[in-house]
Amino acid sequence: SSSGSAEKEKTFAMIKPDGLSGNYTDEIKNAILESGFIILREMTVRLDEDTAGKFYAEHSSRSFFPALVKYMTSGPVLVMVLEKVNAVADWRALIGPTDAQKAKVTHPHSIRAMCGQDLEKNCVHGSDSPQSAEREISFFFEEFSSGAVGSKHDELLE
Ligand code: RTP
Ligand code: MG
Repeated sequence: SSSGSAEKEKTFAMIKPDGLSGNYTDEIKNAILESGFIILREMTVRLDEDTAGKFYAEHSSRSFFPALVKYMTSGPVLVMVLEKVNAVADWRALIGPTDAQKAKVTHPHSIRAMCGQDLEKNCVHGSDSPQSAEREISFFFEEFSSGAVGSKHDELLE
């Protein structure tokens, strides 16, 4: 940028059904803001099986996929667009390892250590790369999708 400062980056975050039903939303948002992220967008949505499956399409051949879809459709989720310098890597670091049980030992200050239960029920999601962030943000937020009318977004959420 003209100021010479590092460029801001966007990432996609989600509070999963166990995070919402366990009333961890305020604590998670506080951690987000205290870590210097701006919450650019947020929306509560209820995923159906088709949408949850498409969101996690990369895992569709894995043995845990049916359980993952069941988990992700078990209640509403809160989806967010976060912004800061190095947002993708910093949000992944803040949430901690996939297995919340392990996170409690190795990353006790992580969000998954705070609100997750195990390898599946880990209360939050974070994009794993800038490319994933772009896909996941446009998956849920039409204003960030570059497509024309009838784009991926409309197909997935309507
Ligand atoms: P996420 O995509 O949700 O941010 O999680 P992640 O990158 O840390 O982990 P990933 O490998 O992408 O797995 C996606 C989600 O699937 C569930 N899972 N269950 N039972 C199992 O073996 C298993 N493994 C993964 C978790 O909910 C995980 O976050
Ligand atoms: Mg992942």
